[in-house]
Amino acid sequence: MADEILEILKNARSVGVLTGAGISAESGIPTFRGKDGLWNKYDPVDLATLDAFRGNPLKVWQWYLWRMWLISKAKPNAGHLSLAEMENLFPAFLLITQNVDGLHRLAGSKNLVELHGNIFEGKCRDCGKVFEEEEFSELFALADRKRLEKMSEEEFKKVVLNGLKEEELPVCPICGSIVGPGVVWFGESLPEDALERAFAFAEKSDVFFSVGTSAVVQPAASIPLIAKRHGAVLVEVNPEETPLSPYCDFVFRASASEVLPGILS
Ligand code: BJW
Ligand code: ZN
Repeated sequence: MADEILEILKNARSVGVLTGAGISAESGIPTFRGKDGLWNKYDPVDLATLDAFRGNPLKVWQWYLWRMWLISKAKPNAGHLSLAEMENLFPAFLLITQNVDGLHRLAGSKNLVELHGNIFEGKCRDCGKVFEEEEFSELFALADRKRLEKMSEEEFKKVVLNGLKEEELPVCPICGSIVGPGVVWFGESLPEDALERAFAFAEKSDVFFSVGTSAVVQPAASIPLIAKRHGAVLVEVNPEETPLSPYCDFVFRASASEVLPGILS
């Protein structure tokens, strides 16, 4: 980490961070964009919208269960762990993530806002009920993180890809609709409290990091720019250029797990 930014961080009172899929890439979780990204192989219109879910809930659930299965086997990496330690270094710190994989929480982060939800939770789009992880795995045993973690690829294919039937999908005990994964799809609003907390923190940040995000999905992508507009020093950690890069005061063109531990040294 460059000496100049380390010096700025020494005097910083309020530090905000926005993370995206790139920080979990080194834990083996695919990103969305770029050559190996999920949206290169799958069309988000067919899988990450409410219309897609209403049209074919089984297909959407099979895809989400596949991602939950991958995530259940992943561990936080040095990038997640460094951010968890960073919350003890500054008087005020907030980690804002677009990731739904829960790896920041597993790494120990507490001052955390999950803008796009959590893949192990459930959400009924008809009555609005959110099912936290434990409650949801009681309603839908297949969504249980520990059960998925133990499943081999062969078993996963047998049980989920070939064996699951629409009548086995979780049904909302309140309104009777099929419950979907607890994530934010395109065209859906982000949780209001999470978004308000993120915006308010950005406005008072002295330093703001954008880590492992392509910075193209709104409204998350506007958060670092809000911080910048309110006087924050803006830092990007990403091996690739993004639309945010021209606005950054410092840019680290390397992976999150290479750069972030340097802040703690
Ligand atoms: C590394 C690395 C390493 C790799 N280390 N880095 C204004 C203008 C235009 C459009 C809109 C707008 N307002 C709203 C919209 C519509 C839409 C949107 O933004 N569309 C754009 C894409 C054009 N937004 C929405 O619909 C949002 N809702 C909303 O705004 O509601 C109000 C509203 C509704 C309707 C109309 C208008 C307003 C909701 C967005 C929900 C996004 N959902 C997803 C799926 C979540 C569930 C799931 O997981 O399945 O969220 S899409 C996907 O993208 C996922 C991510 O959280 C999100 C961001 O992606 P991220 O994290 O940046 O990942 P990548 O893959 O894009 O980038 C990875 C980066 O890492 C790359 O840059 C790599 O280089 C880097 N990298 N290895 C560091 N080791
Ligand atoms: Zn319901």
